[in-house]
Amino acid sequence: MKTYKSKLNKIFKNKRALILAYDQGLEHGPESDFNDKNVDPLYIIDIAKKGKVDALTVGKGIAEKYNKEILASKIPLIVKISGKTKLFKGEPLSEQLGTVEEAIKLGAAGVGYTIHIGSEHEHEMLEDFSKIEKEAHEKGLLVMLWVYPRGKAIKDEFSREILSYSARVGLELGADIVKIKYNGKLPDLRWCVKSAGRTKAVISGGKKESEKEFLKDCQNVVKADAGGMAVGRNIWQSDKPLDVVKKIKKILHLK
Ligand code: FBP
Repeated sequence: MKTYKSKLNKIFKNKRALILAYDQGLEHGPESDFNDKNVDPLYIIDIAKKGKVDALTVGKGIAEKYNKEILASKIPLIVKISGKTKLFKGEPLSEQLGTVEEAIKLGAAGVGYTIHIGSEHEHEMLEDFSKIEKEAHEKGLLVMLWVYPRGKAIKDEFSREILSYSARVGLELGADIVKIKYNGKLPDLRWCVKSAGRTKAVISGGKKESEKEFLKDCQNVVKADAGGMAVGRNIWQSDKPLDVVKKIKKILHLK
């Protein structure tokens, strides 16, 4: 059995990684993020394949319904097994929606999970994730953790204190990859990367004004010695997604 470390090393074979994220359908709904092209998971899988990204992350529904094409692409799959919709307005809870066993059956290299630290439901997500982390590692799957601070207790989710806390939570909980938001400030990203220690800190994309602004974040990933990027909209919402992938890979020194 291949260990989760060998799977992690494959994704980070060039030191950094570009992970294509496509879980926005659950988190945001089709109306805000998708158009006629990118609403189709096959369009995204094709970008992943042609762009030779380092990994693709989708929810278990897409991982299952499009399994043949995902596996044929040979791009390592990270199945997101928690989530929520944007429609519920209470304190955020990214509920467990799938299992490690399901991810294994889908041929995944890893599982993905979100924790909203600061939420009134934080304890539930911490507890559930710690079980997932243990089982995934025992069964040879890597673990990627989205740490997105949310809820009434969080005054500024983009402050240095909160971002670095998110990165540290990834390390403390045993995640192999921690996905955090980024505020555009290089010293803050450096501090986040230090805080994450040996857990690989990757940043999300977010809604950007321009490609230029987005590519500046890529440059800062290199300057801060971060693990890379786990991004979606800035790639698959572009008219030329493969060009964007190419530019990111060039900046991150990926082959
Ligand atoms: P983008 O690169 O498109 O911003 O996606 C990153 C991501 O983390 C997705 O994986 C996730 O669905 C989404 O952002 C959640 O965003 P938020 O909770 O901030 O609305």
